[in-house]
Amino acid sequence: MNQEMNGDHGTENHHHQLNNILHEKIDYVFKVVVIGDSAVGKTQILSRFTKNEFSFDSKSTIGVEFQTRTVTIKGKLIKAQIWDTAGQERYRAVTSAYYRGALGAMLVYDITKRQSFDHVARWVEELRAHADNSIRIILIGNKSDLVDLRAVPTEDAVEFAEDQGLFFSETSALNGDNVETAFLRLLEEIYSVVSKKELECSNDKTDAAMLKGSKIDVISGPELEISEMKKLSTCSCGF
Ligand SMILES: Nc1nc2c(ncn2[C@@H]2O[C@H](COP(=O)(O)OP(=O)(O)OP(=O)(O)O)[C@@H](O)[C@H]2O)c(=O)[nH]1
Ligand SMILES: [Mg+2]
Repeated sequence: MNQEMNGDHGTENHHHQLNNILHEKIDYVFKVVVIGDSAVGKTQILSRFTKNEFSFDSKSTIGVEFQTRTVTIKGKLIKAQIWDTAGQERYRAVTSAYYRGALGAMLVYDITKRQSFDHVARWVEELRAHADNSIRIILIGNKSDLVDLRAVPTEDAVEFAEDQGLFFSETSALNGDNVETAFLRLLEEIYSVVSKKELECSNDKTDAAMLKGSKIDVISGPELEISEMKKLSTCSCGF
């Protein structure tokens, strides 16, 4: 899988080469799921983060889609693989498959729709039931641009988030406010969980041999990457 890195710089398309180099150097792939009621803006937050795009006539998501963006955190190249599904129950994909291997979750409500905030507790329950215990969760109050239509006071959300041990931010997919910061915050939190696990595992002599080779230097596809992360997150030291 490393044959493209053969130093033949003369003929290759420069852009293609850069992509290869970037890909080969990715240290981690973090799966993140986006959840919350229909129409709160999940798909638009995602497209703001991965493509810097926004659409007013966004269609309801059917089934599951994912998008990726690669960022640098603490000197590591991290590919965020962000999964998006329908908020509407009847369009939602099989829950357990959606949450499998997820290291982070973005739980979105709409600051102009009280009901979408009232449902947040149910979404947290679903996460606790289906996702890994060490999953990091950020609560997002979206559509902060609609100042005059606000129905959920920031303090209510802050209180709920503190109570449940979630991170919290208000965002606007429309004007981009806090979208990048919120994703980066979540990815940093995931990174700190993963690197702590690695450290604990490498300090534990019985696990040291098992973990040798699970550090990803060269990777070939999302499945492999995720299974490597899963191996890491299910190792027997802590968590
Ligand atoms: N004003 C404003 N509108 C937004 C914002 N984010 C999303 N919208 C609008 O809200 C509507 C729903 O957005 P989506 O991203 O499709 O919602 P969703 O949560 O993915 O909905 P489902 O796929 O049905 O679960 C669309 O009309 C968007 O244009 C925002 O930050 N501000
Ligand atoms: Mg959607």
